[in-house]
Amino acid sequence: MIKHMAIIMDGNGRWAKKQGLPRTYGHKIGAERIRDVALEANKMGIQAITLYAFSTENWKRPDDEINFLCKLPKMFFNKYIKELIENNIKVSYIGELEAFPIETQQVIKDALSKTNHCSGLELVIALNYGSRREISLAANAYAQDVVDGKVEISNNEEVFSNYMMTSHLPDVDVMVRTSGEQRLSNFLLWQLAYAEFMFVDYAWPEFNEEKLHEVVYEFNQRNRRFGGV
Ligand code: V0D
Repeated sequence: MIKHMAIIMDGNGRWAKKQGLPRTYGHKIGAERIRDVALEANKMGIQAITLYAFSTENWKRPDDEINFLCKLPKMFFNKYIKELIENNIKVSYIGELEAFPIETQQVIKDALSKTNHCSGLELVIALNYGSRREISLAANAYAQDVVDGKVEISNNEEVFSNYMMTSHLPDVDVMVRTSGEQRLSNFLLWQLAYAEFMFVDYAWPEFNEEKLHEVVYEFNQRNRRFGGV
C-alpha cells in the first residue's frame, strides 16, 4: 500500500515547445493534470502526494515565465477548489512562500484554510522548496529550541524529523520523475531514504489516471519481489 507518493513534474515547457506552443501553455496543462491525479489518487486511498511545482532554482527563469507561474495557484483554485472540497482533498504546501507575491501567498493560504477540515488525500505542493534548505532550517530550529531549553540535545532521528516541513507525513514510498532526467534535483532528500525511484520518459502533461495506475502496479511488483525472499 502506498501512503505517500512524490512526483517531480518535469517536462512541461519542453512538451509545449515540441508542439510549437509557448512554455507557459505546458505549465497550464500541467496544472490540469494535478487535478486529475489528485482525484484518482484520492479514490485509490493514497494518503498524500507531494508535487514539486517550483524549486528554489526556478527563480532563474525568464521574468515572463515566473510571472505566469505565480498566477497558476489562483487559476488552479478558481477552477478546482470546489471539486477538491467535494472530494475531501486537503491542500497543503512545503517550502518558503514569502518569496512569492502577496496575492499568490494569499490565494494559497485561503485554499489551505478552505480545505483544512478535509480528511482524504493530502495534496502537498512544494513551492520555492529546496531539500538542503529544508534540512538546514530544521537544524537551525532544533538548535534554537535547545538554546531556549524547550528540548534536550540529542542525535535522535525521530526528534530531528519533527523539525522537517513534512513532519506530519509518513516517509515517501515511491518517487516518480517525468520527462527522462534521472536526478533528484534537491527534492525531499531526507524523506526519500527508503523510497522506490521511478524515472519515466513521458512529460508531466502526459501523466494521467492510467499512468498513475501503472506506477502503483510497478511499486506493488517491486514490493512483492522484495517481500517474497
Ligand atoms: C508549473 C506543473 C499548480 C509544474 C504543474 C507557483 C510547473 C503546473 C500549482 C499550485 C505549477 C500551487 C499552489 C497551490 C495549488 C496549486 C502550481 C506552481 C507551478 C508554482 F496551492 N500548478 N502549479 N504552482 N505548475
